[in-house]
Amino acid sequence: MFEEAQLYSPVTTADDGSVTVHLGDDHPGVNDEAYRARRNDIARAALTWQPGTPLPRIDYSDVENEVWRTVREHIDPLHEKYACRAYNDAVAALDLPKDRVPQLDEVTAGLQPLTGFSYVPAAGIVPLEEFYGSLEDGIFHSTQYLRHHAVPLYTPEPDLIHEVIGHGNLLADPQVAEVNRLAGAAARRMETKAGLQMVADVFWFTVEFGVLHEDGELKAYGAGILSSYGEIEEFRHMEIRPIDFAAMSTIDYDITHYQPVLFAAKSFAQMVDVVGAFFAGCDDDTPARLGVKDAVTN
Ligand code: TIH
Ligand code: FE2
Repeated sequence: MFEEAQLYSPVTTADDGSVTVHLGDDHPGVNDEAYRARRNDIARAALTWQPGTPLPRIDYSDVENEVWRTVREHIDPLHEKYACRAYNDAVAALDLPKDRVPQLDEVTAGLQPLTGFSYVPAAGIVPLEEFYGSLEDGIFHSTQYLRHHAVPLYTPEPDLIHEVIGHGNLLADPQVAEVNRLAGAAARRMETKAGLQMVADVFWFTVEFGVLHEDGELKAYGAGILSSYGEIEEFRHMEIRPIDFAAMSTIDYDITHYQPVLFAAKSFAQMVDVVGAFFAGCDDDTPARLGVKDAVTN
């Protein structure tokens, strides 16, 4: 279990309408005035956007485009080696730009004909039930800012690179898109906190940090591994367990470091079957059945 709020920098709006993103003391951009101003501007664009109107376009700077280029330069060859086949096929199908940051409306335009998913802007944390629940409708809440240019290889705070290079490419695969929709439906079904948290925890160890066996090798299908060229180099050396929903729902994890325990599916097909079936079948009684400690009291 984890507190998802820690993942994202808090965003506040003052009475005069000014928007502030509060970066933690250890955030690489905390002393960079230009970066902080940029984060505030991008958060304001998300907060003022009204559903049903065109998605906000951000005029990305040379520095931001350079971060995107750097990440792709490092990570594209690593995907060839360490990402599962379905992911690499999806990258080719979605065909996002390599040399500049894509806009959310471009990601949506690419996903629509493939799987019907669309991207909408998020300033920061979106409430769990809203974030997961809207996946059922094929809607993905995405941040639009980029990680600080000093640390492109990994960020504990999800950014556009994670949302698009990780999730966006995966959501171009119809089977992965369906697993995400089933997770969304599961989240909406839950009436207890423990039920919703279980969906979030299983999502974490599958959609975010899942690995699988393919052609005798361990490959990644989790968006969090696939968007970090630091973590993608390391995941094969972690403790690898078979898929175990009870363990996923009960072990503690730290979101700010590379994940030391990962769960491996026997194949891509088994991942789709087993993870899809879990999300399709779980309900508010499942946490207690899996041995989640505080399941009954929540
Ligand atoms: N650590 C990922 C990255 O560097 O791209 C981002 C995150 C994935 C999941 C939570 S944060
Ligand atoms: Fe994510």
